[in-house]
Amino acid sequence: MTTATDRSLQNRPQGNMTGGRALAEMLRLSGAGPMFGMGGFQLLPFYDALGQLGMQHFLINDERCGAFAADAYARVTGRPGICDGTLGPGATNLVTGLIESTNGGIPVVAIAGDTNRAHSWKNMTQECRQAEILRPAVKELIRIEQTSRIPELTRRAFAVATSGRPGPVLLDVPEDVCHGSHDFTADDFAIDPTTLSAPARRIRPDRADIERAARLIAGAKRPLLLVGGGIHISQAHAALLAFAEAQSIPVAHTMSGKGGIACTHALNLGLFGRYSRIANELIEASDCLIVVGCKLGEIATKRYALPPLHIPIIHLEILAEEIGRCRPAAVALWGDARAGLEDLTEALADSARAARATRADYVGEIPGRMTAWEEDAAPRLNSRDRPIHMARLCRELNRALPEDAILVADGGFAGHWTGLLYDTKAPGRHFIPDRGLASIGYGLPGGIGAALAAPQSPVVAITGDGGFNMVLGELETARRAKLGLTIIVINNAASGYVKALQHAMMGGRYQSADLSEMDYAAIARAMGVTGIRVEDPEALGPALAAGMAERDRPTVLDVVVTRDPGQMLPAVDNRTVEIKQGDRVA
Ligand SMILES: Cc1ncc(C[n+]2csc(CCOP(=O)(O)OP(=O)(O)O)c2C)c(N)n1
Ligand SMILES: [Mg+2]
Repeated sequence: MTTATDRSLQNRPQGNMTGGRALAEMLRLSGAGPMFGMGGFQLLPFYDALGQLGMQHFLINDERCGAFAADAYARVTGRPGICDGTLGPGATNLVTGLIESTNGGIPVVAIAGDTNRAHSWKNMTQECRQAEILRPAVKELIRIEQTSRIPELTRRAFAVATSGRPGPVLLDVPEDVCHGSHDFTADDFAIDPTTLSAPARRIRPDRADIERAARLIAGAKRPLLLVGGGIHISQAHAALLAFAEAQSIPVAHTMSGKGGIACTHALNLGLFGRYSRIANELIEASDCLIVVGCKLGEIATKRYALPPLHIPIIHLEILAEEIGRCRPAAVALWGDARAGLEDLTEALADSARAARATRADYVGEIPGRMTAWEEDAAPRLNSRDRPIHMARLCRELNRALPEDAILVADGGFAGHWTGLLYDTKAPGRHFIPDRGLASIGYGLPGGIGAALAAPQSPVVAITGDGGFNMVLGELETARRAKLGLTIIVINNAASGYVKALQHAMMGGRYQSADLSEMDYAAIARAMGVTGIRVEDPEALGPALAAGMAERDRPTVLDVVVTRDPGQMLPAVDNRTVEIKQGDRVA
């Protein structure tokens, strides 16, 4: 197999070529995977070069979806996802997808064509102030002003995307820079192989801070790990498991942090925050919280009602300014999640055996608490209701999806229900919700990106009907790409989360919350892919198996779920309840 280092030294082009060709050559040398975009005049030389170099590029039907697909591809591979858009509307359509990656810390290199500088500011067609619009959407916007600087600034884009807290970088390429030519030398096409995947480099927390944290943990009887998406970005799974097992410390996770350790592991407490099985109650009873790669934002903290202020927090985080933003930290560990967890394990190694003995009763509580929760949830998990209960759908996913499967979850109920009830069977990014910006519409294009990133694994995307309607055109993309992707449409004929909130807060006065009754399986068949309508919960298992068995064309499972807005929420949403000092909600 050719490594990135080999590629960076071999096959370097030279001579006179267009800016577009130079850009494509740099992406080739960087080992870029499939790209997603929609062309226009400005980037034509780039598209032409991609074809000549035999690189994989997929025409997408909406640039936002290209950015979503690139984001999911990056989450699965750790390598920057690549997407592009043309001048004006192509560029502005990227905004939502790129903010998802900025907030989620996901490496992406996005390319936007811009006006020819000989004519800009003269009402060129599609001209708009796209750099100003896109700048706050990305980690860095790099405007390329000279054809000769394309290799250097593409190199910079990869370095910024994969360093520190990863994120998206937008290369803004004026038409004349892309169409113009330059006589390049082979040396111009240098690559830094360490910047081609995230994290490019690791920084360790200060030694004295590690020792302070270790002392706090050593003295704790009921310590708890709270992990967010940073655990995946840092690829800290093995380090987390080693630390948790050595010290007998249970692990709770946000939606993005699911899979930090396998959900089926005995130390996993499941989701914490807005919705929780047993994690929230254990957080309240804890005496030391170790927060890793998690911003402690609104949903993780139940709108800042958790964790109780008297419990000391050790906060390990790559972005220094996130520490203490929502909750003060007793010890701030500024650094990479994996490196920090390794250092904590080492600092506490001598007392590990004694710590495990002291905490035996504490971790011994977990199975009993989990069983009590399961008994309480059993009527919903095993429900034979028609329309189908969301909990039953989640249980069927747990039964059907193998260890290596990837479940991509959309922004509405799809993410919240599976965040609470879906169990990953192996550590790693096997559950991909778009919690950076929580836009609806991520499910299908995210599924496309994940399926291309993991062609051997079953990939299932779960989305609301509203989210699916938003991006229906990408079913054509998935068909053209011959992806064996299974798409579950949660058909509740509603903008469900909104309707459920109106039920809880507006006395059942529904405004702009209903969708038409649709047959998404029939729509899928009309678009040339497999469509299966599922109304009976017993048919869910066979339908999922049929979808996952299709290896080269997508399957849409149109799952008819409850239409009762009083039954839609996974539990009480604490925003709908007035919280007073000392109250306990949900
Ligand atoms: C782009 C966007 N617009 C609005 C919202 C607010 N929102 C959150 S959930 C939801 C309902 C979405 O309906 P659907 O996709 O059918 O999912 P359901 O809640 O019914 O399962 C909406 C509108 C959002 N998250 N993203
Ligand atoms: Mg819906």
